[in-house]
Amino acid sequence: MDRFIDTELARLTTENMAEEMAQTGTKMYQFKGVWFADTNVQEEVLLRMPEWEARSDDVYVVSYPKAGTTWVQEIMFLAMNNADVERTKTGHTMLRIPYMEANIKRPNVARLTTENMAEEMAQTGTKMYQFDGVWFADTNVQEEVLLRMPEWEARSEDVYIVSYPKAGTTWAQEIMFLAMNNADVERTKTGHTMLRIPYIEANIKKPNFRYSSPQKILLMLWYMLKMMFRMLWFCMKEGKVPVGISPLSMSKILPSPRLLKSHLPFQLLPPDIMKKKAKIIYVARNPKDLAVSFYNFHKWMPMLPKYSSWDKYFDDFMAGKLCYGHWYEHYLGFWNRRHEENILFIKYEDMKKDHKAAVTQICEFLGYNYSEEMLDTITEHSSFSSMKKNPMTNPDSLFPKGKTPGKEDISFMRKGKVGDWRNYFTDEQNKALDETCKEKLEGTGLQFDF
Ligand code: PPS
Repeated sequence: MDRFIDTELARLTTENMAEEMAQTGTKMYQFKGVWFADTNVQEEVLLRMPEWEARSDDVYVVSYPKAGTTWVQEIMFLAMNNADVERTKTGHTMLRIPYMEANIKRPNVARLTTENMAEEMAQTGTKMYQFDGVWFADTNVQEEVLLRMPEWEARSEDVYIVSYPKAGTTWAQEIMFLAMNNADVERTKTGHTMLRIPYIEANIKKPNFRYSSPQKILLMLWYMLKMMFRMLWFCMKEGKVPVGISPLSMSKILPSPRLLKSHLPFQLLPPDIMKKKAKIIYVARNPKDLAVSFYNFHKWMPMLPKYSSWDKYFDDFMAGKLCYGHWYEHYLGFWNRRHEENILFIKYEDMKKDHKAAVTQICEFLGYNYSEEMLDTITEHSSFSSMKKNPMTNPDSLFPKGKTPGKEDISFMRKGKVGDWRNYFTDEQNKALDETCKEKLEGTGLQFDF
């Protein structure tokens, strides 16, 4: 019963659960005449209870809530474990003794589990909030994660892809992954790009993975198995049990050199990254195409606020009231540090103009001197058409069609062009953004091809 396995994982990984549960509206419903809270026990789980396979050596603690369950289960655990108190330290009682029918909502599993994400996200009201003057969507980046970013331990061998959303992150990160993996395309098949390259500050709610082919399921299982071994190794080494696979704990499990993604502006990026001089590749894109791409992404991504029109969205774009704030503040935070030895600042338009030159530049910056043939392999694998048709690089495969209301036929890998803004901007909007560019970028040396 995969559902129960999911539940188990969910339970192993929930840092901010209590708070989130508190924010969630709970619906009471009746099943066979008995009342349940949908946030605790869901109907589909009750319907599948007859499928539960018991074993003759199972032991169950059964009770009406608050009758003394936790007390009795602890006695039972010790009874079944030779009265060895040390074994109780392997995990919290709620983790050691699975609560079989509970399928708590809002598991905060950094995107490895749970069904129905798209659907549920769509039902979830997204709240925008400001952190240090920068806007965020609470369904995407939670305040408690931002508050803990200073705890992030960077390593000097780390490599970060950093960008304002929609600037070409996924493209650049795929090139970087191949650069760091000897141009071995086979290695990209170990998992979706969004899994291979953890997005450090995202604490995505309700992830959804539906795998349509046995091959993908096997790859995913292989990836999870590897993660479990790493976690086990981490637990043994550290003598600790991670109670939440938050990005922070993930960071400790991953082997070096780690390739990680962030959309955080410079001032919110974990300071340890610069202190350790970990490499950062920052990608920027002309703000007009950026705006259009982000607009379409708001339709595509269920967790982001929905806009009834381009014009309404454009106002928020101009006001910096989108997740990650003002594009120019974000860009300048890195542009002004582009001469630091650990930072490479690249532009989407330059990557489009000469893809192979960009691949070469990225490889060289990361310290790899590859043959023409290897550079060609990376260029070919990271072309727009290859990435669009590859389910391991096209994020569409993570959000199946028809599951995301409003997504309709929009693809994450939408057009991948320079100049699509002409199909959206009115003359007035064009003028307004030109003025912003002039006001904010003049004298900085930062310019774009439109
Ligand atoms: S995200 O969600 O912030 O990570 O998005 P991001 O990857 O930064 O940006 C998505 C846009 O990049 C385009 N893209 C590419 N363009 C050219 N070549 C390749 N290989 C490529 N891969 C992704 C993608 O299509 C989005 O741009 P638009 O303009 O919406 O098509």
